[in-house]
Amino acid sequence: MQAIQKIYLFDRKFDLSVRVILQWERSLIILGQKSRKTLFYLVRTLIVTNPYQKLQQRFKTLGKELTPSVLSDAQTYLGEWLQEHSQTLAKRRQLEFNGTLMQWFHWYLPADGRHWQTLKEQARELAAAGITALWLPPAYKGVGGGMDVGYGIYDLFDLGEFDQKGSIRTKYGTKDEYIAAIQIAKQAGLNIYADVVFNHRMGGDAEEEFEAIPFDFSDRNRQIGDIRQVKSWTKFNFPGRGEQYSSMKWSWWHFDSVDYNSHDPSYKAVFRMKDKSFETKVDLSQGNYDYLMGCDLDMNHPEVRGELKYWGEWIINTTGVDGFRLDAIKHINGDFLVIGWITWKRNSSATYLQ
Ligand SMILES: [Ca+2]
Ligand SMILES: [Ca+2]
Repeated sequence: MQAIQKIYLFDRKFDLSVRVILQWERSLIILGQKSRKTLFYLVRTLIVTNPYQKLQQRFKTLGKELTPSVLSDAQTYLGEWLQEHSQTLAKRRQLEFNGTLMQWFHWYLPADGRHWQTLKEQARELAAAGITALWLPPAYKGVGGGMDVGYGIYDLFDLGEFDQKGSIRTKYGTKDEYIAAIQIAKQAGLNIYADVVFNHRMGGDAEEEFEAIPFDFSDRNRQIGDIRQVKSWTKFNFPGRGEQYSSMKWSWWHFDSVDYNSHDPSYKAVFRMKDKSFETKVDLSQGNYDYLMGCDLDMNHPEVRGELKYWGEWIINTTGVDGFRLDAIKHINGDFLVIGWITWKRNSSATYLQ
């Protein structure tokens, strides 16, 4: 258990910023602002018991002007107070501090490969403005290569490192830039959340044939035709990456449904692989919302579960992210995420997940 990591006081151009950084278990909590008044407000948000009032009393003895000497005294007071009450603070829940998470991207960002670079440049400014955590976009290669927002996921292990889908970099930059940006952002005191797209895959490298049953797009419980031979882009060989980081190649049996049949492209249906079922514990829109798009992962397949678990460790160890934002969870078996993946991560990972 660690209570205090650092107290920062620094002068940025025309404003002075005070930032108090506590280490809460393994997560950073950042309180920051520009004025003494705001500093007092932030400290008051911590106040629920007498120890805080003692600190407040000491602040009241400071002058009205935000001078370097006042900041220096504030730093001293905070430092002493935090040391004195570190045990009490460490018992408090992080959520009581009401951090601010920023979605640090949007769909229509220019596909210029500069987003990670921009993060490096702006991380300190974001932290100084009071942002405590960033949700970053999916950082791996999508079917659209350097143009893909990231949700058309092709290869979880290609963070902008391999020549796949017409580009080495992703929409946001290269793997090296991504990792460097995360390091800089964490040094600035920001928590980093990676976007995790597990529900589907797109842009398969080859077509495969398999037997499947068509279901109504708007009612996934309604079979609309007989079992048939379906041909679809379900083979993922990752030729640009080879077997680096993972040797798993994906085939039709790692998925449970697709929406495209090359033998009859105009026939619209959700094709569920023979002998498979749609997953339970998903959103019940359309009768069963397991299928969303592309090749829908079969979370009951042991190789799929094993690979996603392995990737979770790999991405933490590779990038140092603090936690995850999980995409499309209403299309994924809740037991896989809550009982499976998240629990694995909590029990085995060196990083605390939110
Ligand atoms: Ca699904
Ligand atoms: Ca599925």
